[in-house]
Amino acid sequence: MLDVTPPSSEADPTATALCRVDAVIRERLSSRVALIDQIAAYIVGAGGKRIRPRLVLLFSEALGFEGPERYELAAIVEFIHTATLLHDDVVDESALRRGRATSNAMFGNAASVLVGDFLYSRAFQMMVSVNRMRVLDVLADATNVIAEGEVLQLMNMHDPDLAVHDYLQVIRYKTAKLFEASARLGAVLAGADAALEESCADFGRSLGTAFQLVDDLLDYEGNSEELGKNVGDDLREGKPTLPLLLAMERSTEPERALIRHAIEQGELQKLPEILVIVRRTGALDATRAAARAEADKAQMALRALPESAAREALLELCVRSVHRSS
Ligand code: GRG
Repeated sequence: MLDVTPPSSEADPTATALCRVDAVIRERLSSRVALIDQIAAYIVGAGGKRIRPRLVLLFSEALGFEGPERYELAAIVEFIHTATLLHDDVVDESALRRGRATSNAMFGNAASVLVGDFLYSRAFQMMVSVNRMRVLDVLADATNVIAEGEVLQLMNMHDPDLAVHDYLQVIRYKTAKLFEASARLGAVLAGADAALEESCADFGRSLGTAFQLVDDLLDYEGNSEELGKNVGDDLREGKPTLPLLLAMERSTEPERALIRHAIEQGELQKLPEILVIVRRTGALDATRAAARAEADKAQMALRALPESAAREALLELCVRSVHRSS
């Protein structure tokens, strides 16, 4: 059912642990309801990069925790992530995800939202079984903030005057918060003191911010086949992301008017002209530079950790997140 090829263990010290996580995922996906089984297997079986589970595993390993709860928590954050993808693809009316037709395109909006609810509530059942109040605290807070981020984003749609500060708040809430929680949970499992736990959380927040900045960049310069989702979706929805906000700051009056109109109307017809403008103004390079600066902050936060293969893998994750094409 699951088709996830683990990376070679030489490059990634979590490869074996990730196989254990996939076993937990397979086991905990099951439901008495056939349609849930079918849709959950469809989206989870499509793979995904497993970045959030990796953060739980790498931070717990870097801080010396080896108990089986790390597999459970890694599966929990992947379930929450998958629930948000199912809901997000309905909200965004997206058609392609992880190289396949989205679940909403295959099974319809209602089924997609409801199976997202199943995964989300299954994640909470699993959290209770871990039996640590702090874990519940971290994940209850994270999921609440993610939902706030998504609503904030909805309020910002079609607004070409959105301030960069407000755009950054959305990406910290909707994306970086789960990265932050995943890293923090590794520290919680390991019983790290408050200062060390905060450094791990700082890492997750910065890496998550870098990751979303690159996500927004790839929506303009990426390749649908490599990305596994359609490029140009943000413009179609009228989403004012950093590449467009920066391009408007740096362009001529007619160019600015063109971008403003595309955001207000949410239309793709002008994508080729807009691509020329975002490239020429250096808005794409500046977005990548902003991602690099966040990834550098993440790397700095790792100084709090003792040297280990896990810490090296986290450093490497920062570099790859900025240069990724999928
Ligand atoms: C169910 C708690 C809950 C909230 C619903 C819809 C919603 C509120 C939140 C959506 C948040 C969201 C989808 C943010 C984008 C995050 C993002 C960059 C997703 C892509 O992550 P990857 O590239 O995906 O890690 P893969 O496919 O590799 O797993």
